[in-house]
Amino acid sequence: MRTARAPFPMMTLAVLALALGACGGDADDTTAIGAVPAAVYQVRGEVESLPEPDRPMDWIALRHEAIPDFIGITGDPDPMPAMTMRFPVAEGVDLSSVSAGDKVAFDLEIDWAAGDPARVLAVTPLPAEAELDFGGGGEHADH
Ligand SMILES: [Cu+2]
Repeated sequence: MRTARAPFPMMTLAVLALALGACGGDADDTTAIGAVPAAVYQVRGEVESLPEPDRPMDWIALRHEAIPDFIGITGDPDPMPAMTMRFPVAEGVDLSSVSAGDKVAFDLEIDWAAGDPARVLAVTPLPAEAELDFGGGGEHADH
């Protein structure tokens, strides 16, 4: 029996929900979606992989520093530790000046009312000697 393929946006949403779930939030699903205003976080990290050029919907993978002021879907502070995550990139963002392995600063928009809550709005290269803090007691632990 063949089943219809799930539409791509639904798939990305499910993946994102998993990714954000991994960020330590116990999402309280009783909170009204849309009650929490969108926020943009300035985050630093290292590019693990870039979207495939021939796959425009593909995501960027970044190992990011902690986001101490992160607000969760409930509207409460939900600090995000350093971790590696994948994010959709907003249309028109120029990634031509960054490569895998580069240290970058990026603007991460979280809009819990949007279909895909997280989007990267800008990516700026940092000097190679920039010191990033991925916290948690291990130097460069894999996970
Ligand atoms: Cu994260």
